[in-house]
Amino acid sequence: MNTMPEFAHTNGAMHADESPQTDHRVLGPANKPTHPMALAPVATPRHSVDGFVQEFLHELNTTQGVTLSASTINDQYKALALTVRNYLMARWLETTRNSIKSKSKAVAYLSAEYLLGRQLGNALLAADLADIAQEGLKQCGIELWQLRAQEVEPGLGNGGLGRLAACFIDSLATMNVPSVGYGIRYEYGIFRQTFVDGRQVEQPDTWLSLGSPWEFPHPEAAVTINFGGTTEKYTDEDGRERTRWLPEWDVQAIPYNYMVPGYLNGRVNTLRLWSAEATRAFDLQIFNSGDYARAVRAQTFAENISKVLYPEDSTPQGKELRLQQQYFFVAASIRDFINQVLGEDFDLHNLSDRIIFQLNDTHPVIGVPELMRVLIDEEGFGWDEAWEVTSKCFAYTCHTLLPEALEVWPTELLGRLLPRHLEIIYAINDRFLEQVRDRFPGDEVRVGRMSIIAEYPERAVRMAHLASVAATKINGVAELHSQLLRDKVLKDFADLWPEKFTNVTNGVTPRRFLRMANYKLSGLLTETIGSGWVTDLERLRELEPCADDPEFREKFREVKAFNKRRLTNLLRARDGIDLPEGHMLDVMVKRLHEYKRQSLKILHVISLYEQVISGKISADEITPRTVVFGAKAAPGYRLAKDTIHLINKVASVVNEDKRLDGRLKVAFPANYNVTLAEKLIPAADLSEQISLAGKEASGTGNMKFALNGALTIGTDDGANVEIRELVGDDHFFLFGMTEPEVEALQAKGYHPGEYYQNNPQLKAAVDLIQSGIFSGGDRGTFDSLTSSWLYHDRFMVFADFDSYIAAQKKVEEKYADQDAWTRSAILNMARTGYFSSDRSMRDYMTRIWNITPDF
Ligand code: 26W
Repeated sequence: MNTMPEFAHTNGAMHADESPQTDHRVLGPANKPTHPMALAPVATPRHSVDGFVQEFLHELNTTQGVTLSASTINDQYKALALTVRNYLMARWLETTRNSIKSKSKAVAYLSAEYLLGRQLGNALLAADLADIAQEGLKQCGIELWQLRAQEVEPGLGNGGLGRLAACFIDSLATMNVPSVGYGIRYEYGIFRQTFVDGRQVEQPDTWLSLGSPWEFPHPEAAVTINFGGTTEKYTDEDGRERTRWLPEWDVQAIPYNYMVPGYLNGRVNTLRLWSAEATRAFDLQIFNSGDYARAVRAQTFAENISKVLYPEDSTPQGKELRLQQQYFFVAASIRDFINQVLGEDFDLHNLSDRIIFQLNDTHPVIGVPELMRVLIDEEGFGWDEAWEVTSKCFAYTCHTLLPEALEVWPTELLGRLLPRHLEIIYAINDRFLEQVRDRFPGDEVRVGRMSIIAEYPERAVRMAHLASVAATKINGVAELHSQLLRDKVLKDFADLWPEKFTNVTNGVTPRRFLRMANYKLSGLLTETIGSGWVTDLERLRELEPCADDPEFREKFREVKAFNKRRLTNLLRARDGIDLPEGHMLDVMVKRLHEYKRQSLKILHVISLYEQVISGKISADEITPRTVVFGAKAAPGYRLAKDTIHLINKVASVVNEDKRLDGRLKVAFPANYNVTLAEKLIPAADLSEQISLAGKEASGTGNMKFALNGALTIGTDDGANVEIRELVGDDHFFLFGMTEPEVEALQAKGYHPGEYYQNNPQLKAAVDLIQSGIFSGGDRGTFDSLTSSWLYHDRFMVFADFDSYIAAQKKVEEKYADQDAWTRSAILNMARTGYFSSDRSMRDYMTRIWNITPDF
C-alpha cells in the first residue's frame, strides 16, 4: 500500500516512511520520552486579572486569529473558553497521570446520554476564575454574561437519565473519585423544538456548528469496532475448542475528551465520548474495487453511527442503528479502559480490582457479552473464568417502571449485527436457567418469565434480564422505585438474589443547580452559614432557624423576586413572552409523557378559566398565577404532541381573555433545556410533580425546585416521597392515590367515564375543550386526547383530578399568607440537602462500588 504524503517536507526532517501513522494506528508513543521537568507538564497561567487578560488576548490572536477590535462575540467566547481550559489543563494532565499510576479501583460510568448543559460557567466556577474573568473582560470592554450566552449547550441526552449522568460525573470529580465517563459524541443532540401554530416542530440541533472549544479529539487513540459477519469454531495450538468472530464490517471509534473539573479541588476528570468514522481498511477495499462512489457512501454509513441522539425517552424503537450505537460506544470503552488505563501486561483475571462498569439503564448492557467475548475469544479464558470476572465488573441501575421502556432486541437483529454476542448471550442464559431450575425445581413458568430470551411476540433478548444476571448490584433510583423493582418489575430476580438489590436515591449537583443557577440565593446562604454547603449540602440544615427570622424571610423573598425579573427578561428576549409581575409562578418542566400528566395541569388551567367565563367564580377569586410549561415530546409520540398543541392553544385563548383580568396566564417557552432550567427553576414558587403514583422512577427536577425554595405539589411517587418526608407534610402539597391505591383501582376496573359523569367541574373542563373554543370552533381538533382520557386514561388523570384541585386550593390559601409561604420555602431548601448528587455518589461507593476517594 502506498501512503506517500502530499507534502514532501514537514518541519522536521522525518521522511514519510518513518511516520508512525504509516499503516496501523499507534496506541501511544513507541518510546516514552522523559524530561526532568515532567512534573510540571503545563504551566498554569497566572491567577490574576492581568495574567488572565494576557492569556485571553493571546488566545484571541493566536487561535482565533483576530485582534480584539476585529473580533466577533463568537471569537471572544471561544478565546475565553480556551483561556479557561488552559487554567485547568495542568490539573487535568496531572489527574490523568495519577489515576493511571495509582492503580486504585475506578468507576467507568457507561451512559448513552450526558445532558451536560453549558460548560463555560461551570469551568469558571470550578477553577475559581469567575471574578477574575469578569474583571479582565471588562477591561477589554466585554461583558462576561454576553459571552456565556453565546455558548450552545451540548444536549447529548433526552431528560432525567442524561442529566443525572452529568450531575454524577460532576460529583465524582468534586469528591476525588477516580472515574471516567464514557458515552457517544452525537453530532446532533436532542432536537431543537419550535412551535408552528402551537404544534411542535423539530429542528436539528447543530451544536457543533460554531466550533466546540471544550473537546479534545484523539484520532491516534482510535479503536476499531466490528460488526456483522459470522462465527467459526477452530482448535487452537493447545488443542482447545475456540470460537472466532469473522466480522463483515467495521468502523473507527475516535475518542473526544472533555474536562470534568471538580469544584475548587484541583481535580479534573475525563468524559470520553466516541465519534464514528469509516476505517481506512474498509475504504481502501472498496476504493481498490474501483467504485469510488460506493467508497464515499461507506464513509457516510460508518459516520451515521454517532450522527444523532435518538429522541425517544421511554419507548424504545428497536432500531438497528440504536443497537449499533450501543455496541459501538461500549465496546470502544471497554477496549479503551483495558488498553489505555491497565496496559498490556495487566492480568485481566484481576479486572474487578481495578474497575466497576456502572450501567446507566440497559443501554450499555451489550457490554456484558462483549467483555465475555474479549476474555474468552481474545484472551483465551475458559467460560467459568471469564464469567467469574465479568460478573464482578458490572452494576446495573434501572431508571424506569414502565414495562414498555424496557429494552428488548429481536434475536434476528442482534444475531445479524453481533453474531458472536448472541451466542454468548444464549450460553449465559443456559447456565442461568439451570440455576433457576436448581433453585425452583419444576417451576417452568418461572423459568420462562426469567429467561433472558423472550419468545413472544418474537424471539428477543431482554436487556434488563441480561443486566440483572450479570450485575453485582442492581439499584433503583428512589426508595419507592427500588421497592417496586423488588416487588414487581424484577421480582423473580429479587427472589433468587435478594442481596443484589439496593437503592440509591438520585441527587443533583449543587454546583450547577444552586451555586451557579441561583447566585443571589448562594450569596445569601454563604453570608449566613459560610460557603461549606457547596460541597456539603446537608449543611443547609443550619438555615432552619432562619425560617422564623422575618429579616431573613424578607431577603429570601427579594432573591425570588430578583430571579423572577431575570426570568422575565430572558423570556422576553428569547420567546417574546411577557410574564406579568406579582404572579405566583407555577412551573411544570420535564419531558412530555402521559404518565407525567401534563394533561392534569392543563385541565386545572382550563377549569379555572371555565369557572370564570361561566360566571361560577369571579376573576378576583383567582390567585394571580402564571403557569409555565417546558417539555419536549418524542417526535413520534402522537398523544404527547397533541398535548403540546392543546397547551399552546389554551395559552393563546386564556392569555387574551379580558374576563380573567390578567390573573391567569400560561407560558410555554419552546425548547426547554438545561440552560433554560437554570433560569426557570430559581424563579419558581410552585413545583408540579404530578405523575401517577408508581410511574416516575425518581424525578430530579423535583429536587432542584425544592433546593431553590419552591414548594411542591405532588403525588406520592418517586423521590417526592422522600422529599415530603424530609420537608414535612406542612410544607408539601400532597394529593392523589398512593401506588397501592392505583393498583387496587386498576384491579377493580377503572372507568374514567364515571369520573367525568360524576364530577361537574371535570366535565365542564373537558366539555370546554370539545366545544372547540381552543381550536377556532373546530370541535374535533383534540378528540385524540379527550377520547383517550374518556375511554382509556391509562394514567388515571380523571381519578386524581378532584384531589389535585383540592390541593391547588390549599396552595392558594398558603400563598395568600406570604410569610407562611416563605417560611415553608426556606424549610424546603434547608431540609433537602440530602438530594445532593455528592450523597448519591457516596451511596454508590459504599453500597455498590466498594471504592474510596483518592487523595
Ligand atoms: C428509548 C429507550 C429508553 C428507555 C428508557 C430511553 C430512555 C429511558 C430512560 C430510562 C428514561 C429516563 O430518563 N428515566 C428517568 O431517569 C431519571 C434519572 O434516574 C429519573 O429521575 C426519572 O424518574 C426517570 O423517568
